[in-house]
Amino acid sequence: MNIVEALKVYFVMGSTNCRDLDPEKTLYEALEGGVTLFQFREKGVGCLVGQECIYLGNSLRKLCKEYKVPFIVNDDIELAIELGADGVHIGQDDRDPLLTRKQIGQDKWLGISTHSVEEAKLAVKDGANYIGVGPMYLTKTKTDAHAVVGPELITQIRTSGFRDLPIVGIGGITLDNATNVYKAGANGIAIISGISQAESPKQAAAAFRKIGEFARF
Ligand code: TZP
Ligand code: MG
Repeated sequence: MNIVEALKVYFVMGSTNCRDLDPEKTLYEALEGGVTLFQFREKGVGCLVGQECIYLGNSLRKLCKEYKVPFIVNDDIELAIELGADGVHIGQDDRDPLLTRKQIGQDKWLGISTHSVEEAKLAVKDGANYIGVGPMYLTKTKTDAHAVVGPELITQIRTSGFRDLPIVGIGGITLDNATNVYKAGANGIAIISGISQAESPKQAAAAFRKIGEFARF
């Protein structure tokens, strides 16, 4: 699948992000609603580790395969390889991008989080297939989140010579502000709570997808 298309509605989730539904059901609903990419991000207080994490990862990976939605793993390269993921997403300070590329190979997608034009340049130099830019808005989901950069940063990156770079905005994205992120130049939006904490993850995913089909730079 083409990465620009895949980024359109990028659902990010781990077991600690879910509300009433268990993670499998939450992802199932999100896929039914039309998310185009999934990232398994098992993080935070009470997150699964070891075999339990691998077990959940495997069942989420299977679900994505059924829907032909690519599957990305956050930070954990060994887990990504174990689960046969389509790629990994890393923070700028989490891991060495060049080493990560060596470990995953040329065929897998490498996503890198960025918070400035400089970091975006570095990520491209380091071989990122796409960059995450954020936080777009205030978020409660990531306790150690960087200061809000806003959709403006995406426009700045676009106009700094990165017209064709696959970019996804992340952080505090809701049905009310998602359009701004696409309009600023993002190919897609990455969402945790807007889908995982929704009363109906399926309806929320479908609503984000609808916005993604219409909003343009
Ligand atoms: N990176 C920057 S903000 C964020 C991550 C993982 C959290 C996004 O979660 P939400 O609930 O969509 O604001
Ligand atoms: Mg990270």
